[in-house]
Amino acid sequence: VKLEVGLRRALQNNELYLQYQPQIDVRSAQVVGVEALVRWRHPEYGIIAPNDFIPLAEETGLIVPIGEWVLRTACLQARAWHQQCRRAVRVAVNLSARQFKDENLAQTVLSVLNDTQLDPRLLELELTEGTLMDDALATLATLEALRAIGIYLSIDDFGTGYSSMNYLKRFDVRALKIDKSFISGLPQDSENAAITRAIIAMAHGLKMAVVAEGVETEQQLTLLEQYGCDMAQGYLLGRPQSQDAIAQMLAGPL
Ligand code: G
Ligand code: G
Ligand code: MN
Ligand code: NA
Repeated sequence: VKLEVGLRRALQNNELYLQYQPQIDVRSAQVVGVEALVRWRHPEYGIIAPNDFIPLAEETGLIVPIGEWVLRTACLQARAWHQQCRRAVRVAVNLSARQFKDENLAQTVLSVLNDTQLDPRLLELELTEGTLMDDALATLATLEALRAIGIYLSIDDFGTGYSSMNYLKRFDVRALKIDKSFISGLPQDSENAAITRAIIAMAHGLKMAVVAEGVETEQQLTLLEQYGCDMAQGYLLGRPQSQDAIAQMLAGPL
């Protein structure tokens, strides 16, 4: 209850902030995007990770205003990087099921893009399999409304949920993000290697790109390159970090 009261005030008191984790193109090694990850700087408890307050935000419905703040802040930042560094970098925002079901979602995305003047192609929304499959027919309509805006859609934590292949082929999304649990055992774990290769083959067959998450070692990156994985994200390539650190990275040599 105490945390809930605090969370209500967190937005107006400016206690939430974003960190950004780089996503690189495997072949060129260039930063092509960043994922925005929210944190809460609590006045008493210090930094609170999203796993410890997003569920509460979902239960209370606070995820809707918090999610809109995340979206707006991330878009403003992507626009600022674009101007400062003259590098187009896509910003990915995680969307909760509750936000995806909000009938105003497409309108909110449109008005944030309009207010921030960010190119829609530079905004990525990450949805989980659970969010998409919950009401797959309604999902098709929402995805179409978002696709029409021209944003980049991806499926997060892919492989951990229950996807119907029948719907997957009808969901017009641009990328699958392979969950880090499949990447962490590579290259030794032959079962996870088989799953990773199969996801990459399936995604490419469906004309989707693939992002490997949780890449921590050079051997993993080399293997993923051999498998034809398009993009990678993980501690090897950069931790979640401040906007200034990302700006420095973008200002560096190409
Ligand atoms: O940054 P970290 O690895 O602690 O993130 C943990 C989880 O919190 C991830 O599953 C991530 O998707 C989720 N998360 C982080 N930021 C946001 C956000 O802005 N909105 C939502 N809905 N989830 C987020
Ligand atoms: O569920 P989602 O993919 O949105 O969450 C990303 C989470 O994974 C964040 O909490 C982020 O801090 C974490 N993360 C990012 N890179 C790595 C990594 O290389 N290893 C591990 N263990 N976690 C990572
Ligand atoms: Mn994510
Ligand atoms: Na993920």
